[in-house]
Amino acid sequence: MGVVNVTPDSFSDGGAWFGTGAAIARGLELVAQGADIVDVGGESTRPGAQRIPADEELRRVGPVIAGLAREGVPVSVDTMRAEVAQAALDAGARLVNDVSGGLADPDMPRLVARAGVSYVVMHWRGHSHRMQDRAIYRDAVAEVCEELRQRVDAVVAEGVDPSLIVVDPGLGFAKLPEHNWQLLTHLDQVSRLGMNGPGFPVLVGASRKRFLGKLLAAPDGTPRSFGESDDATVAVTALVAAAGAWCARVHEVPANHDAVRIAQAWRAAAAPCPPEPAAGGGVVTKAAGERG
Ligand code: PMM
Repeated sequence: MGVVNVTPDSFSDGGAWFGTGAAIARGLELVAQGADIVDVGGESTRPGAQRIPADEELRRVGPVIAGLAREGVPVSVDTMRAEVAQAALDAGARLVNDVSGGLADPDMPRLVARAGVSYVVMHWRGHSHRMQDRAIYRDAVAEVCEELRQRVDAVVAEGVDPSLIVVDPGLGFAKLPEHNWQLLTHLDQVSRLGMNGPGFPVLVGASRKRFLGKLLAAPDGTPRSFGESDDATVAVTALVAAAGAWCARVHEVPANHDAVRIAQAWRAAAAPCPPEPAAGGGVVTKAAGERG
């Protein structure tokens, strides 16, 4: 999933694509580079960000979504507002990415249910201006799983089809670096929401986040800048894709696309061998002794 933030102030790429033409061109570029989905957002969720009015959010994302959808791009809308999600779906978006998991706007789950589109339910503990005060956990993985499970139950009770739900641990949203690392290394639990069963597809949004820049800080403690955290993002993408994540949400696609393809080969090679085909019925794909 490639990100297009149509905002002047997103923490990682604020201002770069703030304008309809530039944002549409960027979305098309992300697809050409290998993105399967383009996530379009008009409201910054960086820690401390203040909210903008719904009509301003819509003014930013509406024309970009319409332009990309016209070109056949699978678009998701990154919004916490049902009103914006509805307009985005009308403009051609096919997925709703709600970082509040339906908590910010009680009308959102019903709207998603009616539309019958995929719904990203992210773990969230409150709006950006105060979320880091809430980064308090005894057991981050267990608590995030439990809170996400409650959200999933709530949106399903509003009519959302469980087979269209994607869950997201919400890296950086009311999380300290140690919480992000614990969640990243327990994605199987996040997928199953701490229960037994097949689990939900998982989306991971680690791209350019502060915990990467902090980990790779210079000897004097200066954190890596957002733009200098792309290699670290690729490393996380490879690891989470190899661990079975469904989607990595990233700002720079090409190397992340490579990382996903490497992880696919990795998982395919690690999977148990298929049973030997019946005699005479198989297809020979490689000469004996040939190496891949
Ligand atoms: N992170 C941001 C915005 N939207 N959506 C999902 N599903 N998961 C995330 O982790 C996420 C998100 C903040 O990052 P940005 O401002 O760089 O886009």
